[in-house]
Amino acid sequence: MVTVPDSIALVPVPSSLVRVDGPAFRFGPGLRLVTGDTPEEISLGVLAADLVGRRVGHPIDLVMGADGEGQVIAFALDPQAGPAGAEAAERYALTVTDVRIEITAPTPAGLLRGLTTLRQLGVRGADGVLEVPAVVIEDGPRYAWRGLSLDVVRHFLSVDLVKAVLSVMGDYKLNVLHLHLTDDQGWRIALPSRPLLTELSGQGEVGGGAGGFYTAEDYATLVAYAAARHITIVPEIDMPGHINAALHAYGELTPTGEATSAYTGIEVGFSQLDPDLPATARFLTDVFTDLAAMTPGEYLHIGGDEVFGLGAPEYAWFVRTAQDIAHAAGKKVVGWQEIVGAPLDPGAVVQYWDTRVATEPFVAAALAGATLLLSPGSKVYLDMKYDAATELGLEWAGHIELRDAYEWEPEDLIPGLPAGSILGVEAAVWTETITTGDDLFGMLLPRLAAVAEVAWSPADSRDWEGFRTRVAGQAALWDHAGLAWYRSPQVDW
Ligand code: TNX
Repeated sequence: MVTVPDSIALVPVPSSLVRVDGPAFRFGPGLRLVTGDTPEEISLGVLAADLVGRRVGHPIDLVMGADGEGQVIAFALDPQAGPAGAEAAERYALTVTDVRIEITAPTPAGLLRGLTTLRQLGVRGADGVLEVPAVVIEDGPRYAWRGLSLDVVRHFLSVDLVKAVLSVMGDYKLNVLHLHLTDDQGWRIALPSRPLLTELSGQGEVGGGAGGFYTAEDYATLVAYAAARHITIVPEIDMPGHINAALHAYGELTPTGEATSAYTGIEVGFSQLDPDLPATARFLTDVFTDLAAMTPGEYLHIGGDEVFGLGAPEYAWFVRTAQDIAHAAGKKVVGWQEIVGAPLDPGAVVQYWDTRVATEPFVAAALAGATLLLSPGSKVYLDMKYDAATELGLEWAGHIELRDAYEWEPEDLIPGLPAGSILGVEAAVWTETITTGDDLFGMLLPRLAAVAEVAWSPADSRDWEGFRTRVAGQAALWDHAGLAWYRSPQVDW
């Protein structure tokens, strides 16, 4: 158990934090930033100098190589750094004395996670000078996949808004942004082989608003903005259901050959592809191949949820075909939990969301080589209302107050899973009722910080009382960034 003094309000709480007797590091005028001279260390150093400089209010010198005299923040790659056992790619160690802050990590991603911790550690002293208390932190993630699924279809979210989401994700050490890019109401990603998808279905959204879509350049911008934060984008094309936007653009995908009407409601489960039409397989090949070519990350999400109009063999054909196309394009697949009923290749990721179903099939899939991504609707669906008085949001999975999003144990959700089969935890926010950035952040914050801690911190470091104290310290940062957030009555803000 890590007992964190009140003044150290880290979220997520680190694996190990020792408060050292000794004066704080006070950011002085001669402070220099020192990195190793590999390209990764230099680019991290540039980012760190910028971030630290903004916070202290004057530019910081970046030096490569030797430390020299005076106050230093040093970043270095070191294969041994960080706690043993933690997910290796993102662990780090952070040591603070009055003259030196040192961050070491085995990878550039780990250095960035350490820098993120350093930013949360800084507090203004009585004289207004930024200070960091003397500490030794060893930290690393519990799970390799710590995600957020974002529905940019029901209401379209601009590139700038998605960037703001990525920034907040980085602040809480989340590392996967899953973009739900297609659904009944719209098609939000331009694909070169199928231009009508966005020409005819890019506009429009729930309630009849304008909608919109990402061009290939927009998408590349988001991928790069995410990559700078060591966040991977996992794009989803939802099929064979939730597909009306495609049927509206390409009539050849319907049995009559007639395009369907645009849809602006919020019902689910009424549209599906037809496995008997020759156009269907061509369509799947085109869209997943294009998407793979635009996506540097190793995963494509193939959807698979809420298909009410197909038999099991037809549904299985879609899952089989989408896996084959993704593999041919060099990608692994993720699908919503319903894919568990279809034959899966080893390495497929099953995203668990509806906690009302029997859990045995997930155990069977894991025994056969699948891994589980946990998005239990009743805990991490951040489009659920906080309570009956919440203006926005849905209620089908219940109300989710901050404590509900925090106080659950991933390993207890699905009894009997083989060890190591949980790949990670992913929050989700669906946008049927969410239109603006304020709407969105008002639902995400503070609950996203809670889910991030569930996904990052070791089970024995977490406790609600500690979290409710530490999360209160985040509100000033959200205010400073101009972000809306929900004043949960469970926290003394
Ligand atoms: C279920 S979760 C859906 C979405 C809705 C969401 C609303 C899932 C895989 N499908 O289509 O937007 O509920 O909470």
